[in-house]
Amino acid sequence: MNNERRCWWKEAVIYQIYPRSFQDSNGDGIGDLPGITSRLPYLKELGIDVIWLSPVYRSPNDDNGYDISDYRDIMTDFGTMADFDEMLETAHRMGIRIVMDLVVNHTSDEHAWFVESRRSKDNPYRDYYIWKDPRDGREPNNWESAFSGSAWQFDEQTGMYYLHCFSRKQPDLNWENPKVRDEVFDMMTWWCEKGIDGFRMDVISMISKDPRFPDGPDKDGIYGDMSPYVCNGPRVHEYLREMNRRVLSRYDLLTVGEAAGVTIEEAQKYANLDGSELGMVFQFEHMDTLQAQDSVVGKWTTRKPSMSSVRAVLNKWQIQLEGKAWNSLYWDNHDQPRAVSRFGNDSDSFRVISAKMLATCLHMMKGTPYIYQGEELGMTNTVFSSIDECRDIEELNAYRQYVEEHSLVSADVMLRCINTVGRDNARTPMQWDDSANAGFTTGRPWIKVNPNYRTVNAKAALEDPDSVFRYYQKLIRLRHELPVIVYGMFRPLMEDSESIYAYERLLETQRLVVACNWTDTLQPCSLFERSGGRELISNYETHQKGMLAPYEARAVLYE
Ligand code: TEU
Ligand code: CA
Repeated sequence: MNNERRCWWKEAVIYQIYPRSFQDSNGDGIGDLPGITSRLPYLKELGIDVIWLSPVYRSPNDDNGYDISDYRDIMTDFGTMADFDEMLETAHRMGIRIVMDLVVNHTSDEHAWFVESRRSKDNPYRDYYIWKDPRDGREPNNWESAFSGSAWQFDEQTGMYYLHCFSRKQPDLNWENPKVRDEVFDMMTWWCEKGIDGFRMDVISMISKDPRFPDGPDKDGIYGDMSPYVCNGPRVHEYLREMNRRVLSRYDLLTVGEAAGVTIEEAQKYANLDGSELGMVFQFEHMDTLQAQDSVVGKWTTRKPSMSSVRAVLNKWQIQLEGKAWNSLYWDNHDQPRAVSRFGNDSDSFRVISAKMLATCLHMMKGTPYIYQGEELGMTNTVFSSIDECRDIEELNAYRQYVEEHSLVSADVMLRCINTVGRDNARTPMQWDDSANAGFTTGRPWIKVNPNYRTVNAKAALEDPDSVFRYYQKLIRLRHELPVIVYGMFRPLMEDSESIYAYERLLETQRLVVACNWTDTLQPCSLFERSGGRELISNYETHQKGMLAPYEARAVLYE
């Protein structure tokens, strides 16, 4: 039952940095690499083992670096390769590893390969991308891009369409072409030789498309859904096994595949314990528990998911990957609203306590936990009072399509949706202190700062022994100290409760019991009645017998 091979990335806690919003060092309002280097002591203090760096490669920034024009160079806004090397070296000296974002489902349309590819039908780079003839004078099929509009862009030069699952400035690479795979694997090797410690692979589940390119089921009355034909496609495992053979297996890396649309059965292949593909995947099911009827259109909604729907998903993943594959654990990243606003309670009275509860709930589960910058401060969603304050291409395009072009949704409702689930919520600047712009920049920040920075900031958190930061620090320390938290088998408890998320972890004679109250009221819970347990962590100092206080979380170890 507990037969996992032990290794560092199963025992590690990862911290994700979105460089654009982390720390500006030169007053241009944009976070950068020297800014990150200057904040490494803060991360050391938190105690994390690994940084996952969102893309820092050269990019025209149509999608904030997820559109790469040169994989072997650094984005001008972020600094130089010398700045990168210094950051890597400083991090390594401090015992912190660095995992790069690998974005190889697509490149920027400004990448040299695409500039060549679009020139002519017989250009040697033509087959690096996915080109199709028009169908009846229109797009080759009805697929909608993830950022609204058709997934196909007509190119005058040769009278054909190219596929872009994301923005039209993110043409999809053609992985069927062995030359593309050679290029990608060479580039990965180049970074490994530089000494990086792993890859987070952007939408890696989308690199193999159904070669028939069929129409998708109707999505929003305008376009069809491409996901059945682009996610977990026919050759994806073959490609990853090749990547593993040719690159990954030659180094000691953390690898995590972002796997939109992944099922448990698929994840068992991607993250197989035999190590033939990846270390783990990011699944999305617990991010997408709201049903179609709860949404306004597509992903856009103003509702909050219920604890029981989230729990059902996470428990299923915990149980069904046991002994088969390794889990990743996350509430937050740069594509999601802030966890405390989405799953907890960001009001003044409950923000801190519910942020700690969510942290306990996730960090005591089995898998490798990821913390997204600011999560350790309990940073919240912000309020965008007009679309002019938004920066994210997904938000801007959806607003244009649904509000302006098709009048499917009112401006007011769309803005409320953006404030609830929009990606910009995660991208407001890191809140370092209570000085102007939260200490993020001395200039004009590229996106607005959350006005609550005067109370919610790192400086205040470091001074307060009861802060969310200190609580995360303790959770990380516990994981490093106790193998039961890393390797113990997961078993759900109180599965009928609508308010309490509880489970136990079992390793040899040890039993770790975890219970989290997801509501703002007192709830009965008799899991801790047995004597002799050692309380590892709780967000309350004292407990009421047989009860959990509002948002109370407890983890007790019985030997
Ligand atoms: O995200 C892909 C993905 O599947 C989603 O989370 C996506 O962001 C979508 O907006 C959800 O509504 C990855 C990156 O994490 C994201 O930042 C990039 O924009 C995208 O790929 C394209 O590279
Ligand atoms: Ca800067």
